[in-house]
Amino acid sequence: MAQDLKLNDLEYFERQGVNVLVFSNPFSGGFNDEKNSGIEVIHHGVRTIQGGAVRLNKTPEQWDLVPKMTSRKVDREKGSIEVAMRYDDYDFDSRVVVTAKGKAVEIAIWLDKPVPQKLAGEAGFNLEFLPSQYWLKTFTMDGRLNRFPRYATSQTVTRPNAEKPRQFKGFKTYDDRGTDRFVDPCPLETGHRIIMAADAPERMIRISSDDAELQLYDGRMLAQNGWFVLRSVLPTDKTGKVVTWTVEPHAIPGWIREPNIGFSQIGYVPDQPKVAVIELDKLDRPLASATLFRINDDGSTEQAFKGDIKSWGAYYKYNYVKFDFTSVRKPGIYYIQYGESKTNNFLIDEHVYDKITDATTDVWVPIHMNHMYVTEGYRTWHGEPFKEGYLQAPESDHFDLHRQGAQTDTKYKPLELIPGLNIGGFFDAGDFDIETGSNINVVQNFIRTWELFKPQRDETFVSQQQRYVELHRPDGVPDILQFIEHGTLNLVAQAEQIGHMASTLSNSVLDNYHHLGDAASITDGLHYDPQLKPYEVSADGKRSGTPDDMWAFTTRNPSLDFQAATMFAAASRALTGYNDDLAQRALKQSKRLMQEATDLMGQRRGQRGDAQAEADANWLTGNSDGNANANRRQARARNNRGDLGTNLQLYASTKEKQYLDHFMEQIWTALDRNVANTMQTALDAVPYMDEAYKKKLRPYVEKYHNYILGFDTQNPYGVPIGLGNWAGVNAVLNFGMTVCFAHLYYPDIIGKDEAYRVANWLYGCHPYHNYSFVAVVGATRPKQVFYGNNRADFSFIPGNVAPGLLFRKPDHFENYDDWPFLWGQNEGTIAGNTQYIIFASALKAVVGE
Ligand SMILES: [Ca+2]
Ligand SMILES: [Ca+2]
Ligand SMILES: [Ca+2]
Repeated sequence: MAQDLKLNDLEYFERQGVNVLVFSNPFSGGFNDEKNSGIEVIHHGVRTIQGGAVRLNKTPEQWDLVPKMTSRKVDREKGSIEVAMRYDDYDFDSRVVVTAKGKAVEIAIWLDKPVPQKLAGEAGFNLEFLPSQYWLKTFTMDGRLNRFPRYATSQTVTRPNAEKPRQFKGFKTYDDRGTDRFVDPCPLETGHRIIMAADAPERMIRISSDDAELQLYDGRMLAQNGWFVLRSVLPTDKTGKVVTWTVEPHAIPGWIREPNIGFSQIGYVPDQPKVAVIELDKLDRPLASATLFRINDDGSTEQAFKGDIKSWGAYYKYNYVKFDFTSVRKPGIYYIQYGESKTNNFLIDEHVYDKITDATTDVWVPIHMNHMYVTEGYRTWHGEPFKEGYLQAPESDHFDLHRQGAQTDTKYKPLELIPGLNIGGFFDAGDFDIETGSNINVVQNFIRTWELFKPQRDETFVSQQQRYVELHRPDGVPDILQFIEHGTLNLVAQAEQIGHMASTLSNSVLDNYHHLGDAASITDGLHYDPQLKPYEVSADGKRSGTPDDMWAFTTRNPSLDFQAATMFAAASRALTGYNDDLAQRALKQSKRLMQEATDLMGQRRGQRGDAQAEADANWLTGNSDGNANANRRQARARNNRGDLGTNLQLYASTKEKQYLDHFMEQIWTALDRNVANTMQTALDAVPYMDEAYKKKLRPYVEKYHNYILGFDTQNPYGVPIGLGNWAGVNAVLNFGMTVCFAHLYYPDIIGKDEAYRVANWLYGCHPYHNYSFVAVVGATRPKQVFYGNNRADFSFIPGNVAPGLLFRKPDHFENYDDWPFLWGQNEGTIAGNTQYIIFASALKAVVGE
């Protein structure tokens, strides 16, 4: 490969070990700065630099404004890429031109009009460096020696709020405690020439500028997810080429990426297929064979198997080969040796799948129980959150993609307390809101798990009366029933108190939405009283002037009410005999909401035409710092399945023939239209149907089998790999569930072998690295960091499932395991993790047959 950086066919600059991307990934704006955009550098296989763009802040935060890319031009002759950027809020346009110059790129900022007065001294060219890859390494600025700090301990000043560039929709990420001033970081160093990581050849980079001063900042001073930022302020009153940088990432001569040997970290049962997928640098030459070693009881090792390497071919930027050691069945401790590369050990044993759901059900789920004190051994995970309850949201837009219309659709006035909502429910994800659509999903997932697998596991003490949860303390009640009850308690309270479902119960202010720490400290526990001054507490100690109370977003959405009604019917069935009172309340709300939602949807269809009603049904729920996309996808999937799933649920709950008729009217056309999307619902119906149904479904299952065999030719891993901005674990889990159920009902068509595909992927056989995506599950090497609410500790909550492999255009998969803050690859959601419980329970049933 060339020694100099060259513009390649995929429109990025490349030399061996170095990729420089110029807005291959534009700022998407979904959640503003997602740390995935602008000028990016993939340095010896790791995306260590991103965010290269004209920015308005020294160290931009998630809700700071991002530039819109208005054009991108690739000039092959000149070897350059030019991108035009615009900030509509300030009518501010700029251009960045990146040109290959030998081993370096020149980055130049051009202005046709001077920087707007409001942004003078604020707008600059920024480039961001991944802290976990640079901390503790050295840097030299103009010859002065220094070291990147492990933790943010540099200096700041405060400045008047009036001087701060506007944040997303005018929200504020900070609580200024009444000072009317914001915090601005001071630089770690300034100068014209910086050499970073001279002590680490894989990370070493030189950057210089003759016409502008380089300033190095630590973004973690403002936000734990901040990066190191190098920037130059744009000069005022100048046009033309205003800032020029020369950026030279070092390349290790002849560098070849280490092979990534993908295999299942939890191991294999003796009779399952065992195929390692080995990811190779495209300049790497595949070896002829690999070897499996067994570790004996005396600690000695012996060769258990030696087999040929088979080529699969190229998939995006790497080549893939496979090592099949299926023939090894003897229980034992093994590792794979491929050339110089040796994996950690793994087991072949009958019992490797026995515990795959335990961390999720015993630890992750109870920690996400809202409105409870949750403790484990000596550790308190969180106190009881949101004691002051929820206020009626006023008309508003929202930072987490929710909105409240002008009508509240309730009897409450804006900012009036809606009683009784601070009970039950589950935290959405890495944030702490109750996202109603997700919570409906969660209860449904628990009910399915309960009805299909009847798990009696009891490792959690739950007292609704004491609002107290203790992990690892059995209380005589199966935990799944308690989880169904906990989810239902909140959703029934919504229906009873509001009259219909809220779209979400969420934060009212951005400055506590990004909370990291004990959920009980998000709000002050005192009722908000606008008569008091901010931060003032009433004489009786019960009210405060701090507007931190959570809000209920109550714009009525009959489609959401309809979903809730369906779920309530099932919850009523599951809770009868355990909590009869709640079961009856759920059934009452089910019937009422079903009727009202049907009438409302009919009226709206009449009033606004079918297209609008359809759009209405699609407007389900937004959500979270990231999982809005996932939820939208789920919502779309629900709508694709149409009323099918709902009618099935209703039939299962009521046994009324009309629902069965509706289901039967639609299922076959839906299967004809899209067998992949419909198969799960069709299989869900099997337990309620007769033999004729099963027989009629058989050819569709055969068709589905052909569809899944096709995955082997699409990618080396044989599972559907998502390329969206939120990695594809939900689709993979859906696929896994469908395959497991298809095997359980049609074992002669879908073999047991197919059910292991998803397990392999989840537990380590995937691109980028070979760690298990499920926290602590994966006996030897689970991932170490996840985007949970303890992410600031670079930690995980056991049982969390990462979204997984995030695709960056045009050809890069990644899953950071030293940086937890990118939600699209590391955030587990309550809906996704409960879906994992179903998949893993089904897989255990398949394995245990
Ligand atoms: Ca229990
Ligand atoms: Ca409060
Ligand atoms: Ca959320």
